[in-house]
Amino acid sequence: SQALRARLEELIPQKAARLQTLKKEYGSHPVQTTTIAQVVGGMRGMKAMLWEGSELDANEGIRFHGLNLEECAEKLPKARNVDGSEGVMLPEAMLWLIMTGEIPTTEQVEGLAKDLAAQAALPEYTLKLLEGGLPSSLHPMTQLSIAVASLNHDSKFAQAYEKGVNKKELWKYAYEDSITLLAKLPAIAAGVYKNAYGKGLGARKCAELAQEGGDWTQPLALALSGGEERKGWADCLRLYLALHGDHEGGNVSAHTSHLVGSALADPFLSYSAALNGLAGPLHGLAAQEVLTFVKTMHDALGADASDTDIEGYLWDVLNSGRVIPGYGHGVLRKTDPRFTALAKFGSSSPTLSSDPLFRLVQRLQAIATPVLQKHGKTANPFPNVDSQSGACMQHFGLEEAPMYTVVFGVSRALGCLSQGVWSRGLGLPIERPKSVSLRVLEEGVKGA
Ligand code: FCX
Repeated sequence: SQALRARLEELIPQKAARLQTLKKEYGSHPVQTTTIAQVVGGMRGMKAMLWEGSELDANEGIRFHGLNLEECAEKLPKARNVDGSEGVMLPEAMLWLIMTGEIPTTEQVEGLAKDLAAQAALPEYTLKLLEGGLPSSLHPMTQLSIAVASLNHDSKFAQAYEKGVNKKELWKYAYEDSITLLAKLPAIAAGVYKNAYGKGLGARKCAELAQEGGDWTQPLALALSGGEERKGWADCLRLYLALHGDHEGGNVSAHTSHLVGSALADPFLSYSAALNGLAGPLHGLAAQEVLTFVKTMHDALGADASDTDIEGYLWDVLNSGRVIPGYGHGVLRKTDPRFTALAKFGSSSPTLSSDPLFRLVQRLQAIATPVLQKHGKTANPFPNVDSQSGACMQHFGLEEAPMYTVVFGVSRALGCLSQGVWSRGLGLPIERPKSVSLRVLEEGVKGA
C-alpha cells in the first residue's frame, strides 16, 4: 500500500533517531537483573528484545500501541456485511495500527485492502506445491510453511541485499515483501485446505475472489466454505484474524521471525520459520488440540455430562501427565481477553451460542479453572484464546482441526511482518545472546 508505506517513511526516521539517542546516552543503563531461574526457565520475564506492535500485560492482556482489545474493536474501521450491516473490526485496520501506531481512516483501510487484493495471486511454483505437489497427508502447517518459504524465490528484499542496497534502505524491500506475503496468505491457506482435504475453492479461486474487490478476509471465508455465504462466518474470521495479529515479541512464533530476520533472511523465510514454531502443540497447535480434546470429551461423556463427570475427566488427563489444552499462558495471569472477545461474539450469535461444542467450551471454564487451581502447578489456570477459536470455526463448517493453526498463521503475520519492517528500519543488529553451561552457572554461585 503506497499510503501505508508513505506513512512509514515519515515515522521510521523519527523512531530511529529516538533509538540512537537512547542507545548513545543510556546504552549501559540496566533494564533488569537476569536470574538463574530465567536462564534455565525459558527466559520467562526476561526483557531482551525490542518489539513495537504490541505489549502484553499479565493481567490486562494485549494492548496494541496502548489500546486494549475493546478499544480496538470500537475505534478501528469495521467491515460492511453483505446485507449492509456493520461488522467487526477489520484485520487490515489492525495491520495499520500495529505498523504505525495510528488508527487508520476507512479510506486508508480500503486502499490497503485494494493493494493487498491486487497481489493476491500465487506464482505457478507455489500453486504447483498446493495443487498436488505436496502430499495431502502432510500436516497443513507444514504445507503452509513450505508454500510461504517458496515465495522467497522472488523476494525483493533478497534481491536488494544481493545488489548491495544501502542497509538504511532495506526496510523498504522488507515492507514490499511483507505486503506481498500478506496479500497471498489467504490464497495459500485456501490452497492448503484444498490440497489437504480436497475441500473449499482452492488458491486460484481465492485469489480471483480477492481481485473482485472487498476486504482481505472475505475471499478466504468464501474459499473455506466452498463458496457458500454462511451468516456470521466472515465476521468470525475477521475477528479471529484481528485478535491474533500480534501478542508482543517473546512468544515462539514472533521471537522466531525476529531472530531469523535479524540474520537478514527475507520476510518469507523469516515468517516460514515462525510458522514452524507456531506448529508446536504448546503454542499455536493448541487450537487444534483443544477442539480434538473437547470433541473427545463430548463423545466420551455424552451430551448430558454432569459437572462432576467433566471434573473427573479433567483429573484423568492431568493424572496421566498431559496438559489441558487451551489453559495456561507464559505471560498472562487472567482469562485471555481474546478468549473473552470470541466468547462475546459467539454468545451474541443466535446459532453459535446454541452450538453444543461452543457451549461446552463456555461451561468448561467454570470447571477447569478450579481443577487447575487445585492441581497447583499452572501459574495461570484461566483459558487462553486457543480454548475458544476451534469451537467457533467448527460451527461455521471448518471442521478440520489442523486448519485452525493455519488460520492462526494467516493472522500472526500481521505482527511478525510489521516488526520485521521496523527491525530493518531501526537498523537492529543480528541477535546473538550469550549461552552458558551448567558448570558456569554453578561456579557463579559458589560461595553465594
Ligand atoms: N494443563 C496442565 N498443566 C499445565 C497447564 C495446563 N493447561 N499449563 C501449565 N501447566 C503445568 C506446566 O506443564 C508446568 O508443569 P511442570 O512444572 O511439571 O513442567 C507447570 O504447570 C508450570 O507451567 P506454567 O509456568 O504455568 O506455564 P509455562 O509458562 O511453562 O507454559 C503454556 C505455558 C501455555 C505452554 C502452558 O500453560 C501449557 O502447556 N498450556 C496448554 C497448551 C496451550 O493452551 N497452549 C497455547 C498457549 C497460547 F495461547 C498460544 O501460544 O497460543
